[in-house]
Amino acid sequence: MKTFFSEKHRLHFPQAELSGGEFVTPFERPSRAEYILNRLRDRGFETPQAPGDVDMKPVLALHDAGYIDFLESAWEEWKAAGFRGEIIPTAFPARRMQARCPDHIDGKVGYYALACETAMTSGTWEAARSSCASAQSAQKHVASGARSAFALCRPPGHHAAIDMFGGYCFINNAAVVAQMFRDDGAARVAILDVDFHHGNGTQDIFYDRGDVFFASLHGKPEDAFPYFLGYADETGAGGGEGTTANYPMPPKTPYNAWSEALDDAIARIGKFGAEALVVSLGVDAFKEDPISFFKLESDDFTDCGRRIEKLGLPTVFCMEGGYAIEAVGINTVNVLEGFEGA
Ligand code: 7XA
Ligand code: ZN
Repeated sequence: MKTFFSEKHRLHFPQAELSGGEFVTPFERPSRAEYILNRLRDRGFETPQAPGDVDMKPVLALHDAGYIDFLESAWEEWKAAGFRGEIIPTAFPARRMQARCPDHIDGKVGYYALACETAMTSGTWEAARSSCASAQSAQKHVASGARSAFALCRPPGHHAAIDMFGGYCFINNAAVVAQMFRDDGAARVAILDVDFHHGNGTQDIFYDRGDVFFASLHGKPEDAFPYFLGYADETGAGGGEGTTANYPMPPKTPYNAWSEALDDAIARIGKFGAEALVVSLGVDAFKEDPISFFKLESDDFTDCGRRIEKLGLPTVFCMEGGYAIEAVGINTVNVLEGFEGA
């Protein structure tokens, strides 16, 4: 399997994440990529290929233009306002307030944010573009005939909604890949999100579309970030009714229960008639993940890859979360090796 990766991910490294009332070093940090790269190398994968330039057309087909303008200019506006720290949202359009975008950058940040753990810095926008570019190169590789590809995306993407960033995500890489498969002529595409957290952004983008099936396995919203989406009764709307499938699961869920949900999601993707598959590949369902609560073992990720392969679809894997830093490489590559028949 070919892999795609941009060194520009390093441009995004905020010093601070607000977690449990403290500022901590962000869980989503550059060294995650190092562990994955090292494991890919140790297991004999080819050196990852650097992507070309990002193509903004499919990005703008999915994300709000004002949101993308905001991401592009936020850092300059933040500095121009005289702020000395990293961009952190602090004020939100909460219940019974106006959902109008303010002029002041401090207000704009809250308008376009879904939570406040995700800081932005001078290099965030360029890193987000390069992450999306890796996903796009992986899609092009598969669209031109390869069975599969892995995009080592950093920052990740599945929380990025039509017009909101958060959960460490800015551009929804998996959604962009799905859209590119559609633009290349696939009538139906599926996105399978195996990250511990609900892919609220992906769901938001495709909720009323009948051409893209979205399935997400995640910690139940009563107990897990992003808290306000991901219930089982969210099944799509309008032309997309029935094309969203949520599998919220409780704390301590082990692989036998998790894999039942996986099998159901896989069966539904098969029935849907998808011609291409995008996997939002987070490995934070791992038992030792510091911010999650499932109980998957490293070997379970290999089995997960095997099950996904059975769909027989052209498949692009886009990296999402996973923070048990030493195990992130092992668990990620286990999925890819399982898919390849290990
Ligand atoms: O898949 N998404 C993630 O891994 C990011 C979750 C961010 C959680 C922040 C909780 N304070
Ligand atoms: Zn996650």
